Amino acid sequence: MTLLERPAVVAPVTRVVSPTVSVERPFEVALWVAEQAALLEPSDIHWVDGSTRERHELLQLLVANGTIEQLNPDLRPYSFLARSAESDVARLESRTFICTENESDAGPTNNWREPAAMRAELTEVFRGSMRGRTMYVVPFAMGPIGSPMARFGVQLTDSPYVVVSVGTMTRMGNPALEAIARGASWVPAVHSVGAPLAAGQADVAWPCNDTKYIVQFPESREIWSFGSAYGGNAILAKKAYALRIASVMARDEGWLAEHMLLVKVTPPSGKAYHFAAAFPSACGKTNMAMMTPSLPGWKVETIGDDIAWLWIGTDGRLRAINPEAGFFGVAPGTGMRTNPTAIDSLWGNTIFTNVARTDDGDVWWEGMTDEKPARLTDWRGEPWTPTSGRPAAHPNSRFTVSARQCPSIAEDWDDPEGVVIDAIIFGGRRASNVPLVVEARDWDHGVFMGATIASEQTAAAEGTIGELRRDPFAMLPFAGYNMADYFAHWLNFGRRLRRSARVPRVFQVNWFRKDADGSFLWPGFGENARVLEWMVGRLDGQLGAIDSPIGSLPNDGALNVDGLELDGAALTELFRVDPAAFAAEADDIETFFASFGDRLPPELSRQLALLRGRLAAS
Ligand code: GTP
Ligand code: SPV
Ligand code: MN
Repeated sequence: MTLLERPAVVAPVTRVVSPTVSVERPFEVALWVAEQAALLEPSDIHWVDGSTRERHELLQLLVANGTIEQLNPDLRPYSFLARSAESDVARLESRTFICTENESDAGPTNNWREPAAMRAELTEVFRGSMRGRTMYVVPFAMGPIGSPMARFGVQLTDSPYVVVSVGTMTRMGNPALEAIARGASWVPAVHSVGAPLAAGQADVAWPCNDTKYIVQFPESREIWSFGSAYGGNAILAKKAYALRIASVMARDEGWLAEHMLLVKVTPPSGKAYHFAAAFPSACGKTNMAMMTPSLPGWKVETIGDDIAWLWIGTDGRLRAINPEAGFFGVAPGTGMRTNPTAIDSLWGNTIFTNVARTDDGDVWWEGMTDEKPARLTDWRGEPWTPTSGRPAAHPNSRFTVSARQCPSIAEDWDDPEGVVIDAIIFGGRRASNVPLVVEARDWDHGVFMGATIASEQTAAAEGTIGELRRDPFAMLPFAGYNMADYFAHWLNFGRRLRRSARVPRVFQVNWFRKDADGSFLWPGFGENARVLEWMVGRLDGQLGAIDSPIGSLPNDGALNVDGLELDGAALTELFRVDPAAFAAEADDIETFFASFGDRLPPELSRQLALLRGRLAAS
């Protein structure tokens, strides 16, 4: 690969030649594009075909605009660093809206707005917002095209950075447009950075707007996003579509759209198992999805790292696909000791956003190496040294890379029929209370576990880092409808599964419990394979458990800690279930449940009562 030349004089963005479109533009899409163009007033329209050549030209344009810089091709071939505006570094939950006719259909956990009022507001916000910019028409597929689960969308955007990101994260371009032309239904998504350019006005490196909107209309299946070009705010196929809109489709059509990783786990016996695991943002999904197991003879292969769509197959089994095609992963904490597979995936063809740059044109972030480089350019573009007293990379800095580049990607990762799920795992980031692993008594108890997950907030969204909040099913920011109805949907789903051959087991994990000094009690990462070993042992009936008020814990010796430097006190603390702390937890759950009023499924109140009963008896 050659180094892209940065022109001495940055030319204003002039007409981008539309690629030859070899597919017919579906009339319905063309009509919608024309309508939106009349509102958005872009200077040009570019139908994205998804070709390698087009991607190359967009990357050249982004370099010319100063949005990205190319990294040293000898160290990081064909890779780029983007620095965002300081006001545009994470998802904005306070500006994420669910617009349903009835407020109760959005539920107490979502920001609700009345659809007609929001439409009127958005019309004014978006009017002329693409002036002076090119509007890209971005057709995409979620899921392998040809899968019964594949779903389609078309995103309009005035950000070429978003186009190349969508190109990595989805199956973007002509094949998706062809499927739509053949009659597949599609979700319209309009995205603008909200920074129109007057004639002759110079652009900035990261155009965005201080006012941001991420708006979902689940009833008409539409998405509107304004003001941000960062991650889930702007790559609308991801959280806005594959979770918020898809969760509503899933409710209506009888499947599940979840914030889950998918892995294939093969023990030395050779019999493979598939796990789906829901952890909140920045709580370990990518790391678990790419785990290098510490146990000899064990293999973990990656199917997905963030989103899973699950359904009951014609064989009656729970099946799942990863609807995405790439990883938008948290950079900090990703190193050879913690996640060598991710490090290997990032050898080239990667876009990094808000990480630090080394003097020789490579990237660095906290946790990439044990030793900090003596000098860096930080994520803001400022000089940095280890004594600067601030992180060099933004805590929510990310890499964007194709799934195909992941050395642990499973052979069947894009199987149109998905993989059969043997167990579901819920997790969160809890410094106290929650044991390393617990097994649910049955599906309904598992739904209770999922519904009551609490987790300390991370840098993936705005808010106070470390603050504990309920994040049911790791879906708090992503459920497109009333969370109580979502719980009911999960309970119903279990009833349907019970009629089939096998109901998956449900577990809860917590890699993040801390000792009195604030250090993690559990080594985590590859050592989490030991927890998978116990789960597999539970699935095939080889490993034992003891009852506790909150579920089944590994019995003495069932969790393999051979070779771990873990003293007995730490192991005890990792599994300690403090009845008083859980009684307080139960009170908090009661308050949380009360927020749903009589929409809460009675089964969940029953599960809470059962928990209290078991705590009282313990
Ligand atoms: P999103 O992409 O935001 O949904 O995040 P994610 O759930 O994929 O989280 P990710 O795997 O990127 O991990 C987030 C942070 O948690 C990183 O800094 C990791 O290094 C850290 N982390 C992941 N797994 C473990 C673990 O087992 N133990 C500890 N202590 N930290 C972990
Ligand atoms: C998350 O926050 O859960 C992410 C990153 O996966 S984003 O795509 O920005 O939502
Ligand atoms: Mn996520």
